[in-house]
Amino acid sequence: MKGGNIDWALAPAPESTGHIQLKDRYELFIGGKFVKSKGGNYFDSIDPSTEKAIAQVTEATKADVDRAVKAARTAYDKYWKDMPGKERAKYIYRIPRMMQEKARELAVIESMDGGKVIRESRDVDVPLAAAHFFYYAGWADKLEYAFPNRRPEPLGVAAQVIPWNFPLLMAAWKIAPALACGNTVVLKPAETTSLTALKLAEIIQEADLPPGVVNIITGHGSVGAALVEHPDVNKVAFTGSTAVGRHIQKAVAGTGKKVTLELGGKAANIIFEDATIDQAVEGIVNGIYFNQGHVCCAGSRLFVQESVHDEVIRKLKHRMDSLVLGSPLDKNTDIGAINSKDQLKTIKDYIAIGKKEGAEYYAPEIALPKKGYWCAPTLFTQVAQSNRIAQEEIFGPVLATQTFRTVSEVIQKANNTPYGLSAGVWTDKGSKIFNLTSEMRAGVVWANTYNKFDPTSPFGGYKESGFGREGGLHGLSAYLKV
Ligand code: TAP
Repeated sequence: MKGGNIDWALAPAPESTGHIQLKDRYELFIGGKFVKSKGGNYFDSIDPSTEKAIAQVTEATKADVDRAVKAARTAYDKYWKDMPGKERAKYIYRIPRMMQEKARELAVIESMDGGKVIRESRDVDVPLAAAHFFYYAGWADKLEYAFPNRRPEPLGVAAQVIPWNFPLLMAAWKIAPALACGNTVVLKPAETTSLTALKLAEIIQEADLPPGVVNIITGHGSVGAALVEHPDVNKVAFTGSTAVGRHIQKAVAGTGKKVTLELGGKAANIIFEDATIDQAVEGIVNGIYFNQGHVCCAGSRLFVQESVHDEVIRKLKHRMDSLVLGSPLDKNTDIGAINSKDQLKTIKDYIAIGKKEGAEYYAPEIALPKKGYWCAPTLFTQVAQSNRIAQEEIFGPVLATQTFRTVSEVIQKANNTPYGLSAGVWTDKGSKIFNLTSEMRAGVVWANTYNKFDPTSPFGGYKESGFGREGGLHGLSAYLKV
């Protein structure tokens, strides 16, 4: 009891780290073995909630990139491209089965390395990553049914570069369809979150995949650049920022490499007056505060119909006040750590910009831990369409709210963005949903829900959100000549 009132503070519920196996130092995974880099340079992978180094990771050199591509080429010619689909499938199926066996370990390492809360890595990242491998393993011997009257053929060696917000899941999105289609891969994870990709390399080694079918090399952006620019890769699959995507597009122009770019977003989450407001408020919270807003499809622009604006904002603030910020490994935590010091600075800069632009700022009064990188869930109201916080991707827990009166007005406002990755709509009327989904220039539109993913469903963007689709049948065609 506190001052006559019950103190509802939650008792700590930390997930144990006793069962995880992390090496002090990770080498590069090339040709089925962990091998030392010729350069001999390493960097620390930091737990962003404690700022402590949890392992060292190799900085690959250009020569290492070349070694990895050569290993992938040899594996492609020697084992993989001519292996019958049903045999390839057997190897691919082994990977998610072993991921499931090691699910707790993978989830804990994902949370330690990236700052995301254990409930999310345990219930979303790891199971979805396994589901992608299962789904695409199922296609490996059925490609001619996926593309009737065609003779689908693999492309060759795929260069794959991924970001830090869903490290294991993005690795699965990339590797699973590539292998199912008969390609071999070289993957570079983001510098701040390489550890689960390296744990995946251990699984792939244990699953006894032919050496060189999957190669995982680590390092900074220059390693990604050397990989996508390597003359012997046939396919470039990139997920990351629009700025780097542009650079890659220029670098591969005229080379004949097949490219998919999954880039940034600034999604509209639209609440109509006839929506179930309490559910919509949960959808807003999930849309922007899930994974600290480090989500390409985050519902970072909220459009609320004017008649329910005050009610929605009142309920949203109330809900924000109840969010638990703290250790990512605590099962009660809703908001974990910001992935890196640099990203925290970017987010803080945008919050300052929002205040300066005249928007109304709100954040619950949460005591932030002293160590680590933290940002309280943030809400801006009275935002103008031209404000930078409404136009630019912040990639943090910052929501920019605007109002609207009519359907045509909100469609116009929602589409007024350089991005086109995703959107959400909350209404009781099916007709409104169908109208909006056909008018919105967004790759995915969720209706009365948000952030729902399934391996059978394609995902990808329009405009500056990139091109190409991952997931479902569409995800196969990105890795085939048909
Ligand atoms: P980026 O800075 O673009 O980095 C993505 C990856 O590219 C990292 O592995 C990075 O290495 C590497 N890289 C950096 N410069 C490169 C270059 N010149 N050539 C080749 N590779 C290079 O993005 P991020 O900050 O990690 O991720 C956040 C962005 O990803 C957001 O914009 C988000 O919207 C987007 N994203 C999109 C999607 C989809 S599906 N559309 C999904 C998740 C995230 P380093 O880590 O060493 O810099």
